[in-house]
Amino acid sequence: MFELTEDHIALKDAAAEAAKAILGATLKADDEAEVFRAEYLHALGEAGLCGVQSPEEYGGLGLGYTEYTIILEEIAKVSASYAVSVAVTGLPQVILSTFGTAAQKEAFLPALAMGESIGAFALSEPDSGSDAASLRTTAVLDGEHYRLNGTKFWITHGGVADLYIVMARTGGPGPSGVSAFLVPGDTEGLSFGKKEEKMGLRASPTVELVLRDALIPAANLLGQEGDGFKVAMSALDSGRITIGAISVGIAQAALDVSAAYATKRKQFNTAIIDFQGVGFMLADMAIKIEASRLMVQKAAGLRDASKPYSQIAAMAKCMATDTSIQVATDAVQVLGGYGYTREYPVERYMRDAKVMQIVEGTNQVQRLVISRYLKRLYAD
Ligand code: COS
Repeated sequence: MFELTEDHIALKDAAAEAAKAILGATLKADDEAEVFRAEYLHALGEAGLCGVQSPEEYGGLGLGYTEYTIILEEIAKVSASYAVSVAVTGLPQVILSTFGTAAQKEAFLPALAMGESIGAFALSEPDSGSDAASLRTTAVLDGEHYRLNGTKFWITHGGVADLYIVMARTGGPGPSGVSAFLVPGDTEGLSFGKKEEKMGLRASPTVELVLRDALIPAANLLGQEGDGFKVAMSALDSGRITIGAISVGIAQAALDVSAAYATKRKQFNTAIIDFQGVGFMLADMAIKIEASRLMVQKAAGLRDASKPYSQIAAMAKCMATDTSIQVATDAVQVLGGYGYTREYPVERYMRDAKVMQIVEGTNQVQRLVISRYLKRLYAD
């Protein structure tokens, strides 16, 4: 059974306090105006929250995914946009920690782990989403450099990141032709196209990244040529745990607001939580949140124990993100007319929760990963 230790509780409380202090004041206005503030991410880094999972010698806290998910849940309770920012700036860190050379780690990891620089992950393209192995961006070795050409879509932190992990094709078609590169944000030939106008996560910038003859040192290749698909997939396995944790945070925030409201709100001289239709709805929300949190913690625990965790990460991602949208939708229902307005945050939770079923692999892709695993497990 998973139980929070005293250290976990201290970390959870510190993350909750920092998130409220740093993000609280402009939350509503920034959601409305679609404003991202890099200084907020830097401040979260100063509070130790951007590199929880990175090694201490590279500026992180040297903790595991168990602790990482605890802090992400707390940040997401305040702002899903910035929880996603922390998770996305964490992706290059986990990639560098796993696949980077000592020189690559030295060059890029400490600034990311301390929140001084911002990271991004560029896999998707206009015609390559779920079918990630069909990506068309190319990288051609040219002397001491690789020359990158192509367009990446839906890039969180596009235009504000200091480092992009870019997946590009160095070989033939399919997954084995893909390589992963460290592309600094100030690389010549890098430009940014349209910024997406989104339903939710409106304080998180989602931008098109264009590479036109972008030259990067050959030393910025991660692993060997052809390793890129595995680099991306293993990063996404970890990323799915973080999206699960963020989704639990959104759902918990939605339950906190709606259960408190239902306890105070009276109709027919009765607190509406005492009407079974509402009380049982809240009970179901609480059940699903507990189950989701346990699954996310199990995936994090297996990862921390260096055991296989791809399948449970996919399951936890599905469970937690499906829970998140359902709980947030029910929270709007409990608040009724108030819930549908911007006076209360539950409509934002609902808008933010929706995308969690899509990012880091749609829930249909997660079910594909799980069903392929079942097929292998039950094959004779
Ligand atoms: N970790 C490490 N390696 C992995 C892996 C993982 N989780 N998943 C697959 N691989 C490896 C496989 O072992 C295989 O290697 P070999 O050829 O050496 O055996 C290779 O990668 C290709 O795997 P597979 O055949 O499963 O690739 P598919 O093209 O069928 O794609 C899916 C598999 C659909 C699961 C993958 O494309 C995917 O996750 N798509 C969603 C992408 C995504 O999440 N995008 C979000 C972007 S960030 S918001």
